[in-house]
Amino acid sequence: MEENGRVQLKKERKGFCRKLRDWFNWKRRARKQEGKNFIGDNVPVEKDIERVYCSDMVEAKLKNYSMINVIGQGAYGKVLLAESKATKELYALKVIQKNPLKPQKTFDRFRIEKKILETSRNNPFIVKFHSSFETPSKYIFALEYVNGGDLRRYMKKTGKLSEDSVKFYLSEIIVGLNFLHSMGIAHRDLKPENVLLDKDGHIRITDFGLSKIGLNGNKKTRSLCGTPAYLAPEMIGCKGYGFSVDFYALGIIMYEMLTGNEAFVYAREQRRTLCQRLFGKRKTVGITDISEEASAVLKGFLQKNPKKRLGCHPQSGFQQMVSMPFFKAIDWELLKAKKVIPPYKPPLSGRTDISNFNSKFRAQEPILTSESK
Ligand code: ISQ
Repeated sequence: MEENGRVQLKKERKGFCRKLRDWFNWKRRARKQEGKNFIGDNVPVEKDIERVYCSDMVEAKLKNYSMINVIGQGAYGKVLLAESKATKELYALKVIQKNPLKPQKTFDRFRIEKKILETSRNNPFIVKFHSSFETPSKYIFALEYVNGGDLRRYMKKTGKLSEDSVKFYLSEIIVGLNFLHSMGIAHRDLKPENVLLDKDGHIRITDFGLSKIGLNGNKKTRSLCGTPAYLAPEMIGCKGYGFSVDFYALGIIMYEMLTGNEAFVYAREQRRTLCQRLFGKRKTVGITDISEEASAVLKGFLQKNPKKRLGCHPQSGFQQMVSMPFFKAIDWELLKAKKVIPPYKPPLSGRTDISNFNSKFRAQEPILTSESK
């Protein structure tokens, strides 16, 4: 038995490594054809903005804020709650650490994120951009402070959500996504941690650090990026993909909301490495206690073939989603105007109450100078 298990594992490992090697070789060839080196995702952006750096100005910008608390952390850096000294307004400062080995790449990613935030300023379901600046070691976004925590934390607290709650959150996310897609933007890292709740319980999509711009028409991209559990099959299969990856991720979020569990179960040994989680076989646990209407939407989003996936048709995708029986009760005009009452109002004791954010971030010192790490 034990021996069989080992043989099986060896075989699987060989399979994973072959797939990973194929992927690297394919990527190297593709980049050679494009005349680029194989160093990550060299996103082309217009290089027309002059990079002016003035240390006095930087200090003035940082000095404009009093740091209150750390409220988030990611691969990019951290998010701090800060108060503007002049207006007493609260902001979430997203601090992105510059990578000294790849300065152009960090700058390009910052420019793209800024462009997306500026483009989305008027959408009610996307986090609002206030300003941005840089220090010698960081790029900083001042964003609206969304104080209700994120959907992950809410789901952890509540367990599985009612179908009405799932319907509400999905509908607001769909409106936000539809806007991004109509502007040629794919989010590429949609997950409950990147869906914030405001003081009334309405959602805000955040974190465009991995997003792709310029996906107009049938344009496709190929980079493998995002969070393993939410990656669509066409991204893992290196087939070239567009907005469809966001709807697959939305399907995974829907599954998690309906069940209170992760969508994929990995064998013990599979959990260890990213490679195994990406290329290994993924198993889902079927759900039995949901309505037919919810099941149809879930199956629609989790379609492996992006051409058949719910929401993915370039022209009729949105209409297709809103006409699903599951969404029959939603008045989309009221929803877009944020007039549908959210199912949950985050508890808040005051304007600087940060109890809706993870305590492991809150414990950190909120220090930010132009040079500190
Ligand atoms: C706004 N408010 C709270 C938390 C945040 C995290 C990331 C980006 C923006 C945010």
